[in-house]
Amino acid sequence: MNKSTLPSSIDIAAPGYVQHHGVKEWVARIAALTKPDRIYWCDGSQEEYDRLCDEMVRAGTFRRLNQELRPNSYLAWSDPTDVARMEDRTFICTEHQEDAGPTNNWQSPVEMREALNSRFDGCMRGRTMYVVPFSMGPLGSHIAQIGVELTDSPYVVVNMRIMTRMTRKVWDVLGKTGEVVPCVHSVGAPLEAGKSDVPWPCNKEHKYIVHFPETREIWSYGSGYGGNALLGKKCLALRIASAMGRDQGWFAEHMLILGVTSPDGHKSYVSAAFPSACGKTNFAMLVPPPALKGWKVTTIGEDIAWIKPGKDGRLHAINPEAGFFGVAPGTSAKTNPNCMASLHSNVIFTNVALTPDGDVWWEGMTGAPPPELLDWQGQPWTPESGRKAAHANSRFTVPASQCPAIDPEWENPDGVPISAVLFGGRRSNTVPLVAEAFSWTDGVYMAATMGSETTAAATGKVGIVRRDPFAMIPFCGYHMGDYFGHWVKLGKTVAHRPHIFCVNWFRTDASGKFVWPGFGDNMRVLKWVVERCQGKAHAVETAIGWIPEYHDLEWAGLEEFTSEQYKVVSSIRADDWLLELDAHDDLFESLKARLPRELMLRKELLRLSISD
Ligand code: TSX
Ligand code: MN
Repeated sequence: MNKSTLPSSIDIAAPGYVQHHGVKEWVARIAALTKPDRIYWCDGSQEEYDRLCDEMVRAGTFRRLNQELRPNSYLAWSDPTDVARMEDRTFICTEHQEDAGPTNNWQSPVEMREALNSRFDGCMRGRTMYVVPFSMGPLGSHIAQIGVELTDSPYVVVNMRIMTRMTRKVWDVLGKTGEVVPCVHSVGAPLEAGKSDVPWPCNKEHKYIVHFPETREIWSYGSGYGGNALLGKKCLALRIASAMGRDQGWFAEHMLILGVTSPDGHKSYVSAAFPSACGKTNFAMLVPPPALKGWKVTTIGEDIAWIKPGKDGRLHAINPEAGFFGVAPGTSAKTNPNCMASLHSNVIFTNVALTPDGDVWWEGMTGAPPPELLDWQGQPWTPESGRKAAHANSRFTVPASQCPAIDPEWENPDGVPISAVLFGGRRSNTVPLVAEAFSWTDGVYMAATMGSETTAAATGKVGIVRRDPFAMIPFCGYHMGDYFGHWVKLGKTVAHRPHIFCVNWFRTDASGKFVWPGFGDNMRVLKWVVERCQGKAHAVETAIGWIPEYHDLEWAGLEEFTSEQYKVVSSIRADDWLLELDAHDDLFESLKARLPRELMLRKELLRLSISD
């Protein structure tokens, strides 16, 4: 069958307000390939959202939650085999394999296009192909990018409406020839004539999440879950955008952005990168301890930052997203009150447990679990069941605007000026509570070598350090060595560079207990960080950077935290660091073909100063 045959029976006619010939031609081409029963052009309206949710309730994909307890909110339970991002099915297809680097799965674009063409041929039979126009970043912002996702999943459509600016106004910004990232998504489960659907269609045999950074395209097949399917997020805003940023002189980063207001009203913005399981969303919405009177934290974003040099010589950041797609387990009124308050209504929950009164529950949400639940697979559950009620990777999708701590500038199209960049990991030893880099290049070194200890939840193995430079290993669309080089080089062109810090909330004592109280008390570190940027805070020089002495941090309200305990979280031990540098050697060896010389030299200097 000739794949270029135009569809004969379906109406591809775009609404009159769609003027972009390239997009119209592409929609016709993808429809001819995937052969949906119908095409629906989304306008992003509330009516459309409500209608699609109603349809999914009728289809069994969604369950409407108790309207009193959780107004306008839904629960979806996925296929048990489709619960997370699939890193081994994620591909970066560049012309030359070296350009994808050793940390990405590479396949040749020619071969991959062949594979995709055969997978996508007829894959939308019996389904609707939705055309989803979206902006990553405030509409019309010079830092924003536009995408169009074609998908056969209404679950994807409604999640995209929360996570992106999905509106028909996107077509006005695009005009006839605007730049757009085309994204094609299918659950890979065609409905043959007369066959009934399942609540969560997906393809159990074949999954592909494919990026063509050179032509800026995304193709995703077989999964309906999260970053595999909501293509604006990890695929566009990180993997494709990182390659755009390299070519155009900006940064697409796996970072939260927060605002810090001091008692005298001074406002600073900080961005921070952490690997998974470090509490990034909690940090983005931090509630300072009451004893730090007048200090306030506001949220711009909790996952992704796009950062561009501004005319004022500073780096300006936007949150390209419009919602939070957060991990539910562990989120509680204690760990993240702002997040819990965001979840009062208009939420899509995925793979959490259902209470008898039609509300949601997950591990860590409350002190004691409810006596009975339906678990994330719909099975009766009691605390004695001996299994998790919510999936460990269960999620909420919620508009960022519902966060009580949302920053008034969060939709500023020019972004916010960044004063400090933090890099963190989960380390039981070696890395101190906080250290300020000596220079930009030194900060890039800190970020390039960051690692995090695995948790039982993620891997079953505890305490093994995984290197995750810039928390970007799963999300960089090109060679990590080139990525480090881009950071070194672009920094040199910025007149007023942010200060760079590394942080670690997870040092343990001899008995394995966390020593630092973390959570709201991280405000004490944040205060020192923003005051360092203003030249107002004291620090001492160590081999690895500037660190605060005990008396340099504010202890009001935490007087019981002794200088002895502070030593445990801030000590820098030569024996630990010599082993640490051996691990850096291994990392750099794997990237040596494209590693900036500056980082190699920095490592040798570090070895000398630690051995001193
Ligand atoms: O999110 C966390 N943050 C950042 C908060 C702003 N978590 C949770 C990580 C898993 C996602 C933390 N866990 C933090 C932290 O700063 N610190 C810790 C370790 C810790 C855990 C429990 C206690 C103290 C520290 N205390 C009690 O349980 C009483
Ligand atoms: Mn993330």
